[in-house]
Amino acid sequence: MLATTHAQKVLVIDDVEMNATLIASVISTLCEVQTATSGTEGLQLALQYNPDLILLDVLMPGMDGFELFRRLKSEPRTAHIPVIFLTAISDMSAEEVGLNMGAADFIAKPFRTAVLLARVRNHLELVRQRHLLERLSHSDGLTGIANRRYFNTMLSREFSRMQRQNQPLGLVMIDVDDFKAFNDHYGHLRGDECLQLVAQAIAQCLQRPGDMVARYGGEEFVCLLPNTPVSGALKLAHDIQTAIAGLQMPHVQAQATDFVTVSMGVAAATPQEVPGSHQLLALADARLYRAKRGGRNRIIS
Ligand code: GH3
Ligand code: MG
Ligand code: MG
Ligand code: MG
Repeated sequence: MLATTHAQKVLVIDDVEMNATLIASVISTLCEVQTATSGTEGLQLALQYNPDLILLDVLMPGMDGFELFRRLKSEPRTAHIPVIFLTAISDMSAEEVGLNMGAADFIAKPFRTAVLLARVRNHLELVRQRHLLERLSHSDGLTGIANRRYFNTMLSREFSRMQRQNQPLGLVMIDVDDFKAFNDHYGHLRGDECLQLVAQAIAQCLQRPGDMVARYGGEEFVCLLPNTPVSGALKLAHDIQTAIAGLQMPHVQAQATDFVTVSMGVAAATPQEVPGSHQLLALADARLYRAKRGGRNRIIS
């Protein structure tokens, strides 16, 4: 999960098409490149192309580089993209202005090819490292799925979104049955492997791009299902139960069967129906608890 590498993308915006093309050809050995020759076109491409880095000319007719920069920073979908300003050597006061606005760097034109290449390479490396740190801070070290911190972030984000759209949000809380006994009998290493397989099995049951599963605690997992009523969440819970049974992981100490099983609590509601996301989570948790008391290896909704 952490090893995925993809070609990084750079957007070059310069009103002189020859400049944009020249820069693009210099840096094309490092990354994918697209060019735009006006502020308006640049803004549109920044949204569509979602570049890792933007090289932005300061002097342009119409929307100049500074104005475009402000717009990029006030738009949530582009605010995180580092921008390197480019400007003619005769206009070096722009360097101070640009850097103070929050630009990542500054390159004077005419540029030296080697310097342009080195600066772009360094900034792309910083972007790569930032993405890696983001992924690490979002994921659980043992299973590779999302961790609880990221789940909490996504839960409040999705809760607000469902509130705006008046759509239901579904949750499935999942807890491995008699897992203490599994560890005691098979050892912690096998216990860890079991958690990895359970996490994978759950992840494979998720159908929609917006669905997510996180490791909520030791042997507890939770699925976050935007736009999903209780019927959909319940169907997923049944799929998870089937997938985990299909793993046929022996567990001779289990009460319900001789294999690893899970208990689940399912809850779904529109944000109008519950006071907050915390209450929805508490509802799923209470149902999970009832599934445990009811004998484990079952789903309560
Ligand atoms: P129940 O059916 O009621 O859920 O019983 P249980 O034994 O699964 O629940 P309990 O909360 O008593 O025990 C959870 C166990 O999960 C105890 C803990 O050692 C184990 N555990 C938690 N995190 C990890 C982990 O990362 N690796 C391993 N191997 N075990 C873990
Ligand atoms: Mg220009
Ligand atoms: Mg537990
Ligand atoms: Mg358990």
